[in-house]
Amino acid sequence: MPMPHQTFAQMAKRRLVGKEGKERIRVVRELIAQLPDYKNGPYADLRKSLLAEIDETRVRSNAVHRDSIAVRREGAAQIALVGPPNVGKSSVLQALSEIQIKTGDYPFTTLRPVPALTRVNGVLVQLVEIPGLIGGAADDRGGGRALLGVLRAADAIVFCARAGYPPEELQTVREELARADIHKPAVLAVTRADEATDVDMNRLARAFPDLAMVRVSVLDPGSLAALRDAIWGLTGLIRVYLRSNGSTQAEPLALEPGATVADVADSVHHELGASFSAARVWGPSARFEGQRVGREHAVHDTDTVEILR
Ligand SMILES: Nc1nc2c(ncn2[C@@H]2O[C@H](COP(=O)(O)OP(=O)(O)OP(=O)(O)O)[C@@H](O)[C@H]2O)c(=O)[nH]1
Ligand SMILES: [Mg+2]
Repeated sequence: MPMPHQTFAQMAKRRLVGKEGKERIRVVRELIAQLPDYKNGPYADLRKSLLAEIDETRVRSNAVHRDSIAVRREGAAQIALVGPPNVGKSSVLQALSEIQIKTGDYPFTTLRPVPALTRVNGVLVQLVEIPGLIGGAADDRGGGRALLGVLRAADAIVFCARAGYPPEELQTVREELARADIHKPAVLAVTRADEATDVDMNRLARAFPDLAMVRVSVLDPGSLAALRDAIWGLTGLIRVYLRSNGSTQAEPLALEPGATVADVADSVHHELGASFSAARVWGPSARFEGQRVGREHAVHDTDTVEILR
């Protein structure tokens, strides 16, 4: 005696809660296998709706699949790590952040863009490894179009070239970017610098005369600090420290160059931005320490600002 079809429908619903993708399809198949084999009537209808469920789940998981290539923006700026396979992009990402990511001495270790937050000069910046860019990417070779789409959203690029590799590989990647009309502020990180010879460095300098070079080895903390500085330069942002009740916050605000005291107040709180009257400023933009300024006073990198209500 099969269970009443309403009970079956309820049980099916319960078992599908929270299941997505392959797991959901597996459960649906199990349910179908348990259905009595009637050709008509409520059981036949249940079978039909479960079969439809399989198709819908497939469509949905493909959508999720496509979406996952979109990287959710976090932090004050988004900087892409771009370069041919196996040059050390993931290793650099890992060395600059808390992220645990697979690295390996073979190409295409990383298959999708990987974001990681890092602190640069006290400001949270998002780094994104863009893997797998190859010749023909602009024509969607190797799924290049979606990868270039992620890159288009970034603020700046750290190109990665491995010291001992021929520069042509990175040149190919740059040509694809140019074909996709992607032009961003950029530097060149020469990766695996612990293995770099002068010949390697000269060859890269000749191949990329338009890019400032930073030698980077994940084994050398000094080189990673230099890369952080270069990344900060790429963001183009300025830091402003907030002061209130006589103490200054350790974490700076990150603002666009040209920002005014009004922008500082606004980034603390829109209401404060609308209502405050004046401010005090210490640092590079102040004529003297603690200068009283109006709303339109332009702040400079490393200023300290106290908003007066
Ligand atoms: N000696 C040395 N080896 C490094 C350095 N950085 C990375 N490697 C090695 O280089 C190899 C490739 O590193 P990955 O970080 O996986 O390179 P990737 O560019 O992310 O590679 P794909 O994701 O496959 O494109 C690994 O074996 C790393 O251990 C470095 O600074 N010095
Ligand atoms: Mg990688």
